[in-house]
Amino acid sequence: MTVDRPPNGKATDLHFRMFTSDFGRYTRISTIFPTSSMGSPSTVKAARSRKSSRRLGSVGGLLLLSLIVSACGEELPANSLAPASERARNIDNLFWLTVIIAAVIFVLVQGAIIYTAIKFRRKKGEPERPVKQIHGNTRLEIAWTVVPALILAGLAVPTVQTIFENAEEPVNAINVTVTGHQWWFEYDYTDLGVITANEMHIPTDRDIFLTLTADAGDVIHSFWVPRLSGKRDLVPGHTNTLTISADTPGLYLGQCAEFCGLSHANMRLRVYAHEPAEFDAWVESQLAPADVPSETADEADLRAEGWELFISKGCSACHAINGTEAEGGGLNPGPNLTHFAMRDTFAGSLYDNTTENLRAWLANPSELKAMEPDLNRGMPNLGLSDDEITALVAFLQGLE
Ligand code: HEC
Ligand SMILES: [Cu+2]
Repeated sequence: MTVDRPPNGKATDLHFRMFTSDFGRYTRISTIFPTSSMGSPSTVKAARSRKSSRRLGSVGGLLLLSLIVSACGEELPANSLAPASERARNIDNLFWLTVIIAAVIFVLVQGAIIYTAIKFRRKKGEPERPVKQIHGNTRLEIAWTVVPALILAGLAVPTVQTIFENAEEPVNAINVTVTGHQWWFEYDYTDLGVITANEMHIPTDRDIFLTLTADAGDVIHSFWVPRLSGKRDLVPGHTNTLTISADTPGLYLGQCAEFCGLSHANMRLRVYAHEPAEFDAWVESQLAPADVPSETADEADLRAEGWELFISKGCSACHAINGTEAEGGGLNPGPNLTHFAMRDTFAGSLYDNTTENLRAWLANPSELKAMEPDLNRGMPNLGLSDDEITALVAFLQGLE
C-alpha cells in the first residue's frame, strides 16, 4: 500500500507508511504458521512441536527473569524502578502494589491448580472414570466474576488518586516548553529566556513544569525520563503538561517513547540536576551573549572564518545564535546553537561533543544519524570542504 505525500511534504504520512509496512510483515508471519499444526494432536510431529514449544517457553521465562533481576539491581540512569522524584515514586508505589496483588493471586491460583492436579490424579491401576462436570455452577461463576471486578475497582482508587496527585499544577515551578522535532528535543525556559536542545538542566528539589508540544506538520513524540516522572506525548498543535523534579544531583537519561519515524531510536535526551546555586550559574552562562567573533576580527582567525561560513553556507537559516544575525527557524529548523560548546552531546544526545564527531557530522550528517533532509527532516549534507569544516568546528567550539 502506498500513500500519497501531502503537498507540504511533511512527516505525518511517514508514520502511517511505516505502520502499514510493519503490519504487512505481521500478516505474512501469520501465514507461515497455518492452523494445521493444531489439527491432529496425536501425530508425532505435533508432539515434537509441543515439546519444543515448551522448551522455548522455559527459555523465554529464563530470559524474562534475568531481565527483571538485572533491571532491579542497579541505579541505572534510565531505570524506572529507581525513582528519583516524588512523582516517580508515586508511580513506582502503584507499580509495586499491582505487582504484589498480582503475585498473591498468581500463587493462589497456581497453588490451587497444582494441589488439585496432584490430589485428584488417577493412581496407578485405578480404572478410568468420568470426571464430574461443574460448568454452569452459578455460585462459582459469580465468585470469579465479582472477585476480579472488586480487585480492579480497588486498584482503581490509588491509581486515579496518583493520576490526580501527579497532575496537580506545581507552585513556584520553573516553566519549560518542550518541543519534539524529528529527531531532537527543544527546551525553551520561558521565564528565564534560555533555549537549548536535548540536554535539560534543572535544580534539585524544585518542580519543573513542562508544557509539551510539537510543531504542526511534525509527528507525535513522547517525553520520558523514567527516574523523574512518567511519560507524556508531544502532539503537533496541542499542549500537554508534565511535572518533573529530581531529589539528588546527577544525570538522568531519557528518550522519545513514541515511534516517530526513521531516527526514533536516536532521539535521546538528558536531564542534568544541579544544586540550586550551580543551576543559577548555568542559567547565567546561558544568558551571556554568544561568543561570536566581531567583524573587526583578524581575517586569519579560524573562528572568524567559521562564523562567515556559518552565514554564507546557510547554517544560520536553520540554526539560531541569539543576539546575532543567525535567526534560524527556517523550513527545517535545527537546534539553537548559542552556547553549543557547553553541551556534552549533540544530534539527539547520540554523540559526544568532540572534534572528531563534529567533523564527521559536518562532512555528512546522515552518515552519523539516519535522516531524510530531502524531505525536510534532519540536517542536509552541505558539501563542505575539509578546510571549511576545520573553520566551522573552531567556530562551534568557541560558542561557550
Ligand atoms: C536545512 C536546515 C539546516 C541547515 C542548513 C544546517 N543544519 Fe545543522 N541541524 C539541522 C537539524 C534539523 C539538526 C538536528 C538533527 C538531529 O539531531 O536530528 C541539526 C543539527 C546540527 C548540530 C548539532 C546540534 C545539537 O545540539 O544537536 C550542529 C552542530 C549543526 N547542526 C551545525 C550546522 C552547521 C555548522 C551548518 C552549516 C554548515 C548547519 N548545521 C546547517 C538543520 C540544519
Ligand atoms: Cu520522537
